[in-house]
Amino acid sequence: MEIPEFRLGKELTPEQLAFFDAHGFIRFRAVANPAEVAELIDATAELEARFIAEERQSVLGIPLKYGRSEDDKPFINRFAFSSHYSERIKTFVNDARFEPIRSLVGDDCRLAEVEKDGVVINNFLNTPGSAYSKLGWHTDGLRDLFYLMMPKQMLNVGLYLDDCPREKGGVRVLPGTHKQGIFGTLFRKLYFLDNRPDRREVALETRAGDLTIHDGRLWHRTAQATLSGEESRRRTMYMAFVDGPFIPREESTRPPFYHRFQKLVG
Ligand SMILES: O=C(O)CCC(=O)C(=O)O
Ligand SMILES: [Fe+2]
Repeated sequence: MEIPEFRLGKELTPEQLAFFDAHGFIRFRAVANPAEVAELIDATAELEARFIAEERQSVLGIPLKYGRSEDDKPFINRFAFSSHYSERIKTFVNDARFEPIRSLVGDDCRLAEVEKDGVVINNFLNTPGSAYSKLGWHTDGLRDLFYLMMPKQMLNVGLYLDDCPREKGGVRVLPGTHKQGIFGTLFRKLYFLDNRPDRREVALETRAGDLTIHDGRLWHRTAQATLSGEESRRRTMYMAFVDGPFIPREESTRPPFYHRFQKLVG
């Protein structure tokens, strides 16, 4: 499947809407410029230095995922709620350019900043000390079932901070699986345990500054890089657009079940 070279304008075009509706995902080129990408990388580095200095283990009850670098220094593989802790990230994610995306969900659609996992920055690195180099098949919306709710409409919007050619691994999606019904959402694959390639999967190859959207019901996985070390680094920032009841998290909130489950299965 060829993924079209869409651009994000003031509104989604009928062609973009049709593609997203049919396949459950879409990719927009160059939504952030190189200076903005550099700013986000810098803001993340600042956050990382602060959390490491504080020896902070969790943010709003969600664990920070630590890895160890090749020279045995701690680094952070996954930052939840990044915009809640960084003004610089908050300013960027609230920019007007993301407004057209809200229209995909509806009038009550909002960016989850203190709900779910907030704005998540992933730092995938294929090294022995990395806590995060791949992720098994899953849908993002099922997390709502772990919160004991039926899946609500949810979009996961990813901004790429690094180029991501196929050799870096990255997201593989099963097009159309957002329309499979609740049974498929629950049982198509074994959640997080299965990381095997699927002959229908499509690789979401991207460049730094690109934006991808996937439906919360779409099955996807993160393939492990065939590159290793620094060359494999893949940083993304995920913004969840949600509707439904507002359930903010607080520092004392317990980690949701899926985080404890992911820890068990590695
Ligand atoms: O590797 C990625 O960019 C996607 C990660 C992912 O699917 C998730 O954290 O839910
Ligand atoms: Fe995901």
